[in-house]
Amino acid sequence: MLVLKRFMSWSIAIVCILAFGGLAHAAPGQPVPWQLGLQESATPVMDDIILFHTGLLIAITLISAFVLVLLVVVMVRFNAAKNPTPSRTTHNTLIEVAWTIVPVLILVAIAIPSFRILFDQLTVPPADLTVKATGKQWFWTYAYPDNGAFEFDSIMLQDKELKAGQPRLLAVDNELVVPVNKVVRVLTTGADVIHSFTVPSFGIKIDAIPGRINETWFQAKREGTYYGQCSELCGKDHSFMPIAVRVVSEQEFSAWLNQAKQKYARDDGATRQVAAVDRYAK
Ligand SMILES: [Cu+2]
Repeated sequence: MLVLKRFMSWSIAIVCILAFGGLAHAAPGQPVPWQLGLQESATPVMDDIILFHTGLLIAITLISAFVLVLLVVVMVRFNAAKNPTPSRTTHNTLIEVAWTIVPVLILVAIAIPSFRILFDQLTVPPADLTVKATGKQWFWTYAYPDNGAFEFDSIMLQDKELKAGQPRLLAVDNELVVPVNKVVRVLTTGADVIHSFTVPSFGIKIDAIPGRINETWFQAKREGTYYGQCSELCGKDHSFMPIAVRVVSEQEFSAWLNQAKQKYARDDGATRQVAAVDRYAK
């Protein structure tokens, strides 16, 4: 019995660490070494996802513990030594109805919040800003269709280019800049193969498919830089096309926009693509 008690207390401790430990240690916008759990939320949708995840973890743990207890009871009380003449019972209508109905009710109870989050993710509220992310082998190109015709490439920084505080394999030369507390509609497409635009802190993950436009949205509640990665195996440098979103105040955003319009207007697509390919050749 002592062993069982110890096992139970260890299990509870591990579940608590899994459920809450990650949240306690997560740095905003990026993963940290030894992190457990999800990245810290920066949007209302991600708040819901974390709540749902934690609730689900508790439900799963209770169900697994219940099944474990049943198995242990069977092993202890009904083994051949303790119970040499087994019962010949084959049916019990009440139990059979219960073990069909109860799991159905549990699944329905899980499905309702799950579908609500899915609808929230894919129903774009009236947007304050639209950005377009085009996945390319192997970088992202960002455009601001309601703010002029400019677009720019966002390419991962090599180790030697990193400045203090910039995370390796996640920092880029040109971040996607958006204003805080505004609804940003994200349009995604692919230029060559299927990529996937993912930012964990925002709770968004949407495929970028050649020949079609997908859309999702986010509303970042805090300023800061939030990182994500392409999440669809898209070729040899799939792991080297990170997504960096810098959330700034409205004034900073307008200043950035004015400067970006001039800076990137001069850029022509062909030159940029050659530059991007060159980087990888080095
Ligand atoms: Cu990709």
